[in-house]
Amino acid sequence: AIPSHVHVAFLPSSGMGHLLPFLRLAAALIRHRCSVTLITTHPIVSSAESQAISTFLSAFPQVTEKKFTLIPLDPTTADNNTTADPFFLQWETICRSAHLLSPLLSSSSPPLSFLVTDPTLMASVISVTKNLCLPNYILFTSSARMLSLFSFFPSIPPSIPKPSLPPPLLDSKSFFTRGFSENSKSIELFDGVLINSFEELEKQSLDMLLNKGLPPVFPLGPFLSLEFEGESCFAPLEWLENQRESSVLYVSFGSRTAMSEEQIRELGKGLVLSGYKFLWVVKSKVVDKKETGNDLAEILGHQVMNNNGFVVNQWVDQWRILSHKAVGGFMSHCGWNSVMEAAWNGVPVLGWPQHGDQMINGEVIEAAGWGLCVKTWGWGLNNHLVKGEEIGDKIKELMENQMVRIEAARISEAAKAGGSSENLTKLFQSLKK
Ligand code: BUP
Repeated sequence: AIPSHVHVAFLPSSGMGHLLPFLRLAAALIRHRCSVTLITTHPIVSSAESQAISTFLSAFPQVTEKKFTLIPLDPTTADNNTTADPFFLQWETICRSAHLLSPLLSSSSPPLSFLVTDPTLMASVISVTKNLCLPNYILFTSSARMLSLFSFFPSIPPSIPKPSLPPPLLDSKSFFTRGFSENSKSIELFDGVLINSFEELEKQSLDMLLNKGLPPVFPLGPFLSLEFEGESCFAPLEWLENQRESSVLYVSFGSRTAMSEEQIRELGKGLVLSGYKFLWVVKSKVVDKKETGNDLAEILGHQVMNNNGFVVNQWVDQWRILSHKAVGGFMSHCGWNSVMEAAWNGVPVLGWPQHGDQMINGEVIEAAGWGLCVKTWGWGLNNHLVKGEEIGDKIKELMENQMVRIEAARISEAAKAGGSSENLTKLFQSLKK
């Protein structure tokens, strides 16, 4: 049903949470015989992203890479509300360089059928694609619940409690709010929204989006991992081989969260107090993970390093970890990719949102009953220290909860039964009109 002449260009934004869903969707379209162009922005922020791009390109030599060299931000013209977050700064840099996309896109051969753009870049890219008469779709890299907030902003859907909003949105002048509202306003100029979600998980939000006169929303998830998303460390998988079924708590707060050393120490204490085995990806830097083994031992102390757990400070293959039978729980920041990976693999989640969309994503898990989202801990990055004792208790609560285990198995079955290929067909049909 899918025509073979479709040529799709992908323009991801920076950060692994944005890049990986683009690469995964690109791979799915290649499997459906589409031609793919990947626009890579330079310089690249993290070495995790460089690795992922180069392994993707060598695995799919048929993909055309178009290098998009960014104009560096001029610090003297940056306004007062610019952020220090290197990923946010990169989003701003890409937006300000967007006019340079025009020759890259118009020189594609065969001509492009459509572009897929990251939500952080929408408002800047749409004028370029409109000029080129090139259809433009968004790949929304978060939940449908978050999309409902994004598309109606500054209105807030009654289903979303105010304390769950990304904290910078409470400040109308913040860098984040400015970009969020500009991009949100441009949504009606797009041809459609692709999203890594599925009906059974987010039926209510998806139905609401369908009935609000927005461009069509295509739930194409769950996106499947590629076997080669970057160089990762295999030692954790070897360690898991020797653990009992469903006995291990996997702990990771994604690629962009740096916890304070004090909080890392309390978390370590909590993991030991819980009495459960744990596999913990530690990260105290925003970009990549740079601690050496010595630094880690210094932060954590030998009790944590030598106790029931395995601690790692390198890029791991999270998908394979979550699919390992020894993993029985996932303490997560609720980044959307992590949520979808846990859903696919049927792993109950203990959500501890740190920033951005993560509280809203955590609510998706809670509503479907396959995990807990600890709201009383507040936002992880607001300097409120959560004590080890409390963390240990919550871990026990998750690991001993049979109901969440049953619901997680059910959601995994629904994820695998999915209707994503049907929705992909609908997307291609909409193109032909
Ligand atoms: Br860390 C880490 N290995 O070591 P999220 C992450 N991942 O495979 P984030 C690894 O990166 P945003 C590691 O499986 C997921 O696909 C993980 O995306 C993978 O969170 C991705 O979960 C991380 O969405 O991004 O990184 O905080 O803030 O944009 O949601």
